[in-house]
Amino acid sequence: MIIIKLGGSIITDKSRYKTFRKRITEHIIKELADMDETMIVVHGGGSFGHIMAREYELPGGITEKRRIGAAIIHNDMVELNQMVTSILIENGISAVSIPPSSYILGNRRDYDIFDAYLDAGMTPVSFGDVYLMGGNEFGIYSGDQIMLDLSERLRPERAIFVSDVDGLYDKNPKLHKDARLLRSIYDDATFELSAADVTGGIKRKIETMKKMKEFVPEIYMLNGAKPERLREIGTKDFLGTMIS
Ligand code: ATP
Ligand code: IP8
Repeated sequence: MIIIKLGGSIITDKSRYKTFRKRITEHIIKELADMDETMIVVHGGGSFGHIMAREYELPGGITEKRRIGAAIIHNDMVELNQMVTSILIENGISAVSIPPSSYILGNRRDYDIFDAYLDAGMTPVSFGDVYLMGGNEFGIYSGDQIMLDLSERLRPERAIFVSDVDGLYDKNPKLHKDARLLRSIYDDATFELSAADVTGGIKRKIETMKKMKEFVPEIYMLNGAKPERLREIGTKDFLGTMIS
């Protein structure tokens, strides 16, 4: 079984509110359909999540402003999820949407629903979203955290993070022309990191990937703008980062 995150950086234009990149998403999903593997799909928020989260100051304690923000963000995320799920179904994948609100409430988490749908031969699709934390707070459950939590529970053979850059670099490749792609990273790799999303951006992503190593033998990050790289995982032609 593989678990794959379609990053908000590739399936949306993160700088423009609610801009879905339909063509790119279709290309990636076509590759996934060809892989013919049991899988769980997770996707991030991109401009359907992070822009309004910043605007409405989420996560944080419940206030009138944050209530409205939480309502907008959840609604926007459901809209993005429906577009992603529809493309999965159009490509012959029996995808079923499983929003975080169906398995996380405060400190209570119950991931049985994923086992049930996998047992039924379906492909669960979950996504980063706002949720009600204990202590009168709204939290944001990120797609990366979902990847980690599901990996701990379901122990997939492979985890793949699809983003809009070739993999992990020693510094942000969008800001530094001389950034070097790291083909594989180990515990002692150091990074120059910048611009965080409400869920921590690339810094948190690296920490999450390192934690995932305990549960998943193979973890990859690759560029979804070159979806054929999904096919090249495990071959000498693969371009991306392997976390080992
Ligand atoms: P989302 O959280 O919306 O789902 P995502 O999971 O696709 O997004 P981001 O958190 O946006 O991923 O992280 C990818 C971005 O991180 C890239 O677009 C890149 O510009 C930026 N970045 C910053 N530093 C680095 C680095 N050292 N290596 C790779 N990418 C980096
Ligand atoms: O984009 C958070 O998930 P991520 C989504 O995977 C929201 O970090 C709602 C901001």
